[in-house]
Parts: sequence; C-alpha cells; structure tokens
Amino acid sequence: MEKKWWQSAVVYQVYPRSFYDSDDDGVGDIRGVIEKLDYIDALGANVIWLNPIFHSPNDDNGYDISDFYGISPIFGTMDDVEELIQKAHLRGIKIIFDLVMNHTSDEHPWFIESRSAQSNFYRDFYIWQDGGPNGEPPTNWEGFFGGSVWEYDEVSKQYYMHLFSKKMPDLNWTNPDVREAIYDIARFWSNKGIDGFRVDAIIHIAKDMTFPQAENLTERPYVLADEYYANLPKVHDYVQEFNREVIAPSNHLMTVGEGSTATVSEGIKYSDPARKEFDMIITFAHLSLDYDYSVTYVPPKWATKPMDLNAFKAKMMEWQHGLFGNGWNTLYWNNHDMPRVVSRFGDVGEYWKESAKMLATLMYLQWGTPYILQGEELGMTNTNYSDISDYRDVEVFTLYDQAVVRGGRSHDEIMTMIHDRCRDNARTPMQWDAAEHGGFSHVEPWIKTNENYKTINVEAEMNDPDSILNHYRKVLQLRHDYELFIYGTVELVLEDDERVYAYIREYEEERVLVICNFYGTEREIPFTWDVKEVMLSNYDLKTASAGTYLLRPYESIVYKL
Ligand code: TEU
Repeated sequence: MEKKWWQSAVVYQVYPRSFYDSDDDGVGDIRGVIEKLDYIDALGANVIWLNPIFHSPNDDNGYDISDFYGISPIFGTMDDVEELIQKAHLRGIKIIFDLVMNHTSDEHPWFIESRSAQSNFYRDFYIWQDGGPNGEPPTNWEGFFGGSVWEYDEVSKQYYMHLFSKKMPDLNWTNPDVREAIYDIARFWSNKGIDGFRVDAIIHIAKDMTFPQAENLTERPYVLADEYYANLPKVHDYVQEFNREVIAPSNHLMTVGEGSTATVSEGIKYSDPARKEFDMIITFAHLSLDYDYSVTYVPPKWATKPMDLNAFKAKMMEWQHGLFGNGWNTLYWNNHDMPRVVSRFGDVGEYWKESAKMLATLMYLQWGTPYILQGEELGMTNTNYSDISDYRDVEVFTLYDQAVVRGGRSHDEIMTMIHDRCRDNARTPMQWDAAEHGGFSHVEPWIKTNENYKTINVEAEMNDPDSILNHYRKVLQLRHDYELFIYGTVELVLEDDERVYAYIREYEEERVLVICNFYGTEREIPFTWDVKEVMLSNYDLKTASAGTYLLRPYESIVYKL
C-alpha cells in the first residue's frame, strides 16, 4: 500500500465551544484555537479535527446547521478561519472540518421552504410521509436522541423524518439535487484550503424508503432500527459518488467516516482504497461492550455493565486484523459524544495518573491513526452535576423526558445514568490553569467547568515531568520516531489473561512488546521475552528478565525486543 500522510498523523479533536474563549463571552472560539496552536503542536499532534463552526441555532451544538457557508458569530469570522488554516499550516498542522451531510437545521432555508407546502420545490429535499390510519407516526422507528424519528408538521400536514433532534430534519439522499448541493458545500471548504473532512453520521444517509414497521422487543414505544437506516448498501453508492465528485478531484482531501455501528466487514468497505470511499473509518464497536442490553426502558448506551476485557481484546483485534492491508483504522477512546475514558475504564482516585497513562499506551501504540479528544491528554474526568439544569445536551433532556417524565423511572436512577454516560462529560471547558473557570474564560462558561480544574490543568501538567500530559507526548513521540508503530503488524500475547492487554508490534527487523495491566490490582504474568530496552513505562523504568513479572496497578510498559 502506498504511504499517505494521514497514516502517520496524530489527530487532536478540538471541540471549539469548550477549547479556549479568546473574547470572554463564555464560549470558545476560532481565535482561541489559533492562540493554542503551539500547545497542540507541542503535544505531538499534527492534525486538528474541528467540530462544526457554521451558522446554527445550536440545538445540538452546531450539528444542526442553518448555513453551511458561513461561520457562526459565536465562533468568529471567515477571516479567523482563514487565519487558523494559514497559521496551522505554518506549523505543519493540518485542519479537518466536520461535514454534516445527513441533516440540516429546521431553520435552514431549504427546510423552511420544504415545510411551507407539499408542492414546494424543496419538499423533496427532506423525507416527508403521511401518518398511519389513526394519524400515528409512519413507523415506530426510534431516533438516536430517543423518541420517534417522526415529527408532524401542522402546516403542511405530513410527518418529516429526523434521526436526531426534531430540529434536525434528515435530507433525502435519493434526490440528486440534494447530493449536488451537499457536494458544493464540500467543494467550497476544500477550496478554502482545509485538508479533509470527518464525515458525520454518514452511515445513516440512506434509509429504507418503503418504511417498514420495526420489530420492537423493548419496553419503549419506539425502537432503534439500524436495519432500516444504517449501513444500507445505498450508502456505499453515495459515498463513492461523493468521492468521485469532491474528494478525488481535490487531490488533497483526507476523509474519515463516522461509522458508529459499522461492523468490521462494513468498515473494510468504507475504507478499502480500491473502493474509493473513505480513507479511514471510526467505529464504536470497541466502545459498546459495556452497554447493558438487557435494560430496555432506555436506549442501550445509557445502561452500563462492567466491560469484559477479553471481549474488548477480541473486538479490537477483529478490527486491527480485519482492516490491516484492506483499509485503515482509527484509534480512540472517547470523543465529544462519549464519557471521558479515565472515568469509564480507568480510576479517578488513587491511580488516576497511572490508569490514564496506561490507557494512552494501550490504545495509541496500536495500528491506526490516533484521535485524541481535547483534555484527554490531561486525564480530564467526567462531570457530576447534581442539578439537571446544569446539563446542556439535548440528548440528556430527551432521555429525562422519555424515561422519567413519561416512562415513570426514578429521578435518581436516570441521573446516575446521565452522570456515567452523557455527552456533556466530554464537553466541559478545557482546563488550562488553576484560575477561575480553569483559565478557559474570564466569565461564566456556557457549561460549568469541572470542579477539579485546580489540580487537573495544562499549566500544572506542563511543569510536572511525570504528568499524564508528558506521558501522552512520549507515546506520540514513539509514533513519530518508529515506523513500526505506523505500519507494523499487531498480535496479542497473554491472550487469555482476562486482566492484561498485551501485544507485539513487528515491522521489518524490529519488534516491540506492549504490556498493560488494565486494572487497579497487581497481576503476575509469565515473562518469556528477551528484552533489549524499556522504551516507556508509567512507573519507574524497569527491565525484566525471563521468569515472572508482577505488574503493579495499571502498570504499562513498552519494551524493545
Ligand atoms: O453523532 C452521530 C452518532 O453518534 C450516530 O451516528 C450514531 O450512529 C448513533 O448515536 C448510534 O450509535 C454525530 C455527532 O458526533 C454528534 O455530536 C451529533 O449529535 C450527531 O452526529 C448528529 O449530527
């Protein structure tokens, strides 16, 4: 396979609203990103994935777009964006935008036209259907934020489809005018000089337009029905067309598709270079193993059970091996839609540092392109607001409404789920220093800063050679120094050990062994390798010799063999 720049890249995800507020209005902005470029550079990242910055009523923090060609004033101006691209490029940092092709805001002019009358030219830009015989929604499909995917429009007397919030109507991709309009948007941003797109919710752009009723075995009135709106064969046709129309002619754009429920065989289809779809794919497969599917009164992501490490290893390897030579992987632990990894799989108490470092070592020395969520490199943790009104995410409020207000579940039970799982966990302000609001802003931020900002922040970790931040730098430096981490094979060792994640990377004449104790208790392992050197450790550096080795809590070691 021909080598590409994005294979050895490290992506840093900037959620601009929460990154750095340069003008003290409580919301992060583009100038804030410009001011912090040196920080990102020094971390060892060389690509920024920026979440949406376009005009939006902000029902879903910018994923509900009302003008794809303009920058939302809360984030800045077109001049700011041009300056960001230019200044990032000066440092060798590339910029990837979020491209939302599945839906628009209901305040987008297309939708305003579309809903005005059944005969309007734009009617067919969206998905409209009559209700059932008793006026009920056309199907029992559930949206990703909970509740029906259908909303009745009183004016034009039909239902429109929205897989996300009701302020985010889905575009009708069977309409060639829609596709052309979306490609124009992508071309516009390509011409601005950005380096690629993270393509949002792409697996959902095709729907089963015969609108069958889904089988519902849950306790909810509506049911997630991926079979009718995720990974349908038509999606691949559309993505190939998008590639032909926009990506291939641009000759420079990198693309990563968000493929939450893509299986590995779908992942291969999306990222196989011969098929000309995406360069790489983001799956959620390895991050859905702690969902408790036996709880059916809430959508699956909310109910948690402990993760079985061996199931996780198997899932990771399915992807590591499945895409090797056939496509390209992304490596990540969390993004703006997920809880913070150290709260989810590590320890926020005694072993906070060790566990956060172990998680970085484990994930980012595997095969694929790393995507690091802002603040992850500091060991930022979940938030824990006691008052529901402190939350900001539309998904939290839909859950609360469906489960507590309509579903009769207890407030406390649902609040626990919200604490553990909600997306706002990932969206609290970046913690820069120990000043009020974590140095993110001089005024009250749009969402409360995590209370632990006085101890967990950039300034403190910069000054501490032993910090999580400095460990992330070392992990990423290994990727920059050794092609082995980019192109080498990955094989598990100690495969049956249900408490240890260990693997060997091999490339040309080199071999590296990574051993991670995934838990906060000691673990003895047989040690049968000949070690040349310790490349990285999250305790004091130690060599090991044949025999046994007692791993300390969350210990992780990288050995050159
Ligand atoms: O998320 C989409 C997303 O997670 C779904 O595609 C997924 O398939 C579903 O939740 C089932 O797991 C993206 C953005 O990352 C998110 O912030 C937006 O809210 C959403 O799209 C809508 O634009």
